[in-house]
Amino acid sequence: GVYSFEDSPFIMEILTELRDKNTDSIAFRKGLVKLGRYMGYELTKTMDVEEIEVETPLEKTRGILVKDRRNVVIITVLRAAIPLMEGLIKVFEHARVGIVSASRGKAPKFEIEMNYIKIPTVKPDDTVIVADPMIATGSTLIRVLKEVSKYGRPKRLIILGVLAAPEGISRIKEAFPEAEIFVAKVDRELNEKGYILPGLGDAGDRAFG
Ligand code: U5P
Repeated sequence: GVYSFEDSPFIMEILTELRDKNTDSIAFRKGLVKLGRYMGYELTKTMDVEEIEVETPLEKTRGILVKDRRNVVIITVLRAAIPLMEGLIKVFEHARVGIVSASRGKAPKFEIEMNYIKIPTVKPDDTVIVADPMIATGSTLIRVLKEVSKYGRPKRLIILGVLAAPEGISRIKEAFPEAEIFVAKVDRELNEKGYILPGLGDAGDRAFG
């Protein structure tokens, strides 16, 4: 399914700042880092935990270990996912990180060009988190997921974005039914140039100029 964080006021406040055209690139990058951190924190609520015993200086008691947190592979889709990954890695500090470059051509074909691919081996107990702030037509992510699937089959395949268009979500669900999609919000639609509406513009340009 698709999980959005519309019921989280703080995440919605950060999204509102990212949408604002007057937000400069410094604040925009900071907002993406924050979203990575807080959405990553929310993700831990969906992870398997293990009860363990812990010894305080006074006595033994029960504690928990979020086991899956230790087996995470983050795939960063250049460029705009860099700040998002920086936030995610604060929650998943053990994560192995893959980097891929994917750029979308112009309408109507939106062909994807991948020039750089560096992905670690994916193990059966791994949770793979593919980070890309904007899921528009979904072409970029489908291309990336095809590549990622060559490196092994994970326990969970998660897509983490900021905004998604309904078109992109359905295309990804069709091609990769096992993918779980987490976004701050699902937006209304795509325009003819492939931009999400109301959206926040081109995430890469807004973050890096
Ligand atoms: N993109 C944006 N803003 C939009 C739509 C798309 O920044 O409103 C960029 C993102 O950087 C993302 C890519 O990596 O296009 C996704 O496009 P698509 O392949 O899902 O159509």
